[in-house]
Amino acid sequence: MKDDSKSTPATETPAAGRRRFIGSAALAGLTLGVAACADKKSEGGAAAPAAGGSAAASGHAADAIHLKPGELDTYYGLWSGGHTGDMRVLGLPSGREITRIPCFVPDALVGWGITNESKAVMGTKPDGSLRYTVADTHHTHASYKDGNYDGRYAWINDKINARVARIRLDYFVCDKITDLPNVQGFHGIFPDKRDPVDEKINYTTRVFCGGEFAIPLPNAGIEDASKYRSLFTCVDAESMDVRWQVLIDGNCDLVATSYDGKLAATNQYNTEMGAHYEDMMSAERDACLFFNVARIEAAVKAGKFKTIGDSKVPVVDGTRESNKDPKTALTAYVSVPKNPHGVNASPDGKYFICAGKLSPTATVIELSKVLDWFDGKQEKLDGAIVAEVELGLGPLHTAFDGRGNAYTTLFLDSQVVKWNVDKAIAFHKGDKTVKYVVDRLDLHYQPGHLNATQSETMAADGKYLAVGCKFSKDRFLPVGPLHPENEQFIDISGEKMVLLADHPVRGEPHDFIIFKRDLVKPKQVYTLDEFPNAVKDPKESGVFRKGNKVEVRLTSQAPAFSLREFKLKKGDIVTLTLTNLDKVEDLTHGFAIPKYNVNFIVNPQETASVTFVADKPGVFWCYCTHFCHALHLEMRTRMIVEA
Ligand code: K7E
Ligand code: CUA
Ligand code: CA
Repeated sequence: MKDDSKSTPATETPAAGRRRFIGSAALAGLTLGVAACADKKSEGGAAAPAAGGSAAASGHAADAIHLKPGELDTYYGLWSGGHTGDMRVLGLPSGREITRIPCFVPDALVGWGITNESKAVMGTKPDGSLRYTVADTHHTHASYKDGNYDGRYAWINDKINARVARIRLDYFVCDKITDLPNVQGFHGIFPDKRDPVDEKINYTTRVFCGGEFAIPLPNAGIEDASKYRSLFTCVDAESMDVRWQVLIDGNCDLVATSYDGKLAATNQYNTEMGAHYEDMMSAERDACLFFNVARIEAAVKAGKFKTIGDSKVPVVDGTRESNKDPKTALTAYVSVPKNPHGVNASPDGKYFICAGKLSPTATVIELSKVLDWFDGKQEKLDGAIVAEVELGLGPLHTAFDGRGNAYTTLFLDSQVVKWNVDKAIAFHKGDKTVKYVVDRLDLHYQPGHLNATQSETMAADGKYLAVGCKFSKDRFLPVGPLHPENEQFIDISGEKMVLLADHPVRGEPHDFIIFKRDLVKPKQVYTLDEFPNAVKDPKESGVFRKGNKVEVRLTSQAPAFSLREFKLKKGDIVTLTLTNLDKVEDLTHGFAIPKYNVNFIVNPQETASVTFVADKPGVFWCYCTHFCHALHLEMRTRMIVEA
């Protein structure tokens, strides 16, 4: 049932009396909307009792998401895992979680952080232990070709330790992690969609990474925060090496890239360069900061850069002060209100949209006009703003349906608002009779990111919209103090949005992309040659000793390991290498060593190794931990450590 007391005419913002930018005083109410959920009396639609346009109103649409046993989803969704440091893979429209791909944080299922191979990706200290075991992933995006995903790679950020991980989308595994030098709080990430200069390169070759926290550069403990700066980083998509960085003012949130490869942008919420929140929200406007990719790379090539500290990465100057002349500017700070959140590229390639967060508006920036400014053809940078329209309270992120409509989450209003971009531009130009808001839908509750199927590609198909609601409140069985988040799934194929489903998700994923299933071609069985250390034949198995350095090499083939036992001496430094010779997909084996903190899996034709010191004498039954065969329980080998 729709709560009519809250519904608003389509052209009006739901906050008729509250159209001022949010000031410090109102900020207290911002958290109140969250805290007051228990008594369901919070303002701004934070605790709407039921969905507007609920699934019950449209049984037909809701049916689409209930797949029968054996039916496959039509879309993949790649979700950032949040604190679990992984990427989650969902099938849509069902919303079923299919797998999690560990990246930054150890994972007990596969032995991520246990095997030498995964540790080499994650990075270790000199003593062999992992450098980091915490992470905070926010954003995930995939590689492009011709304006659509090409199924090669996805990338995901770790905000805490400023690392970017790459996932191979053939095997759905993380294969590289790169540290961003001199960056704290690496937040937004987006691959480019083609090269700005070379026409033949119509696919992703760069990954842009926004640095959020400004710090002393080099980080030498200076107290005057106005001297801090942050860096915008370009990573090579193939080698994963850091190519260059840009010194900038402000704090980066999200990153977007243009379809022609010429521009990248990040929304800046702290152009005040404040150290405290009241400083960060003192100005009425901040910026959407544009990067002229070709110019930056020309400047690097011409040697117009410095380096910071121990890093060899070239750093060019993109600060406001040094980029006032459009003829030479590497960057352009387009003024947008206030502490903007999110910047998203429309699928027609024309616009970037920044949501206002502390302003109830979205700002539409026309990219050709930004390029004109760089070319000296557009006198005022502000002229690139073709619309700045009110949507509601706390606008954060925007998705697209490929039919000219944008969908923006309203964090404070707990709504998604559907609005027409061309009509918003007409309204902004002066025709105040134009109704640019098409529909509003109550959400549950406080939405952050949203994305539509194929939204961030030129193939946006406008079928479904997923919204990551930060709070689920009353939508699921209570489970103690921490509630799950609520991923809501919405049919956007018609004029009106129809809520289809609530899915509880363990905290706290942020962003995600959704694309057609035929865009990736997963491989189900490895080839032995992918692993230089493979034990290719059971006959190569054995214990190979050089002093106290011992190699144990063995294979698995259901229901047996190639060694029935292996003997070690106390104090041996052991590297155990296991190749799974089974060739059938999903015929995975595990390998656990009791009391030695070892457990990992090997997929068909995969090789993995572990290194440990045989410091406990005795008999240890190493057993298969992954159910593989009727004789799975019997699948063991005996490790004998002599005193
Ligand atoms: Cu994706 Cu700024 Cu981490 Cu929004 S962010 S919710
Ligand atoms: Cu092999 Cu269980
Ligand atoms: Ca600000």
